Amino acid sequence: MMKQKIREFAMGLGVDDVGFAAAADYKSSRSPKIETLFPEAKSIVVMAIKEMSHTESPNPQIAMNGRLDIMEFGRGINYRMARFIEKECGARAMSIPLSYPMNLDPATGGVIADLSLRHAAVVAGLGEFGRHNLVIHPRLGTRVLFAAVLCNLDMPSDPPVKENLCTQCNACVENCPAGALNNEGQTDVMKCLKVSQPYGLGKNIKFWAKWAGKTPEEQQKMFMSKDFWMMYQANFIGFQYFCFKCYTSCPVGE
Ligand code: B12
Repeated sequence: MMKQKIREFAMGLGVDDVGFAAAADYKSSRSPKIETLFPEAKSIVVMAIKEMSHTESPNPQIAMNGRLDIMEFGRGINYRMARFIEKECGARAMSIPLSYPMNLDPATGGVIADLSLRHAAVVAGLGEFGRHNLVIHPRLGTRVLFAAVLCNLDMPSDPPVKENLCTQCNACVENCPAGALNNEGQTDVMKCLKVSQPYGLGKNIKFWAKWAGKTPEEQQKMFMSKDFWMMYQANFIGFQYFCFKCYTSCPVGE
């Protein structure tokens, strides 16, 4: 009954699919325990949002702008879902970041989110891990993002996806310009980041370390470089992606 009410509300928000995961069924060995986020959490409402064609654009601004649109949409629906659960279902709710803020602790490499949306999506019956370590949705395929809200409503997990969705075609592995998927079951994060976020933290560290030892003239020259200008933009966008190859090369889905 409660699931139906929440499902209808989610679909009305314009998401492509919604699933439920009981907090007790969620397991992601490297992620923090759910209790550390929300001690009373009993379930996770996971929403799947189809990515549009922007990821296929050869122009990185167009590709990332489409991603920013969907991130904004994701934030909006998370807020509206949390609000619906609190106002219309008499429960307590907390939304999960689509990507960031994250605990950027050098001890964890800064790549472990507070809740793993892929692991939550799998328990919520929204898909299965593929060779690319992304979750493939049975109808939407790989090009889908997940958004989630934790709540204290006692709802059981939806039935898991049983079919093998990944065709093991290896296109994601072959098309990864970083070679980050060569070892099955793990993404080489540093290799992925170097190509997918070339103006991220790694570039910042290198830039400022180099800058410190330069003369004022050389520093001025560094400020006029493309690297610095691109870094400046990436710094306020958040995580700015320049690669979507594992995503776009996957033949599965609509
Ligand atoms: C940090 C992060 C990254 C980091 C690190 C990735 C990583 N290894 O986890 C980097 C920057 C490299 C990254 C890259 C990408 N990301 Co990212 N990322 C995240 C984020 C914010 C946190 C992930 C996390 O906590 N990982 C740590 C733990 C959970 O991972 P883990 O235990 O080591 O598990 C890994 C492996 O062991 C393996 N694995 C674990 N269990 C199992 C089980 C089976 C059967 C298999 C085969 C594999 C497997 O898969 C995991 C990934 O390597 C999530 C959002 C979120 N909150 O979940 C998005 C998220 C995972 N990213 C996403 C996307 C789309 C991407 C990119 C395509 C980038 C882009 N251009 O959009 C690439 C894909 C890279 C790839 N093929 O692996 C989507 C994935 C959607 C989907 N359909 O699955 C997410 C869920 C964001 C969202 N809101 O939807 N990402």
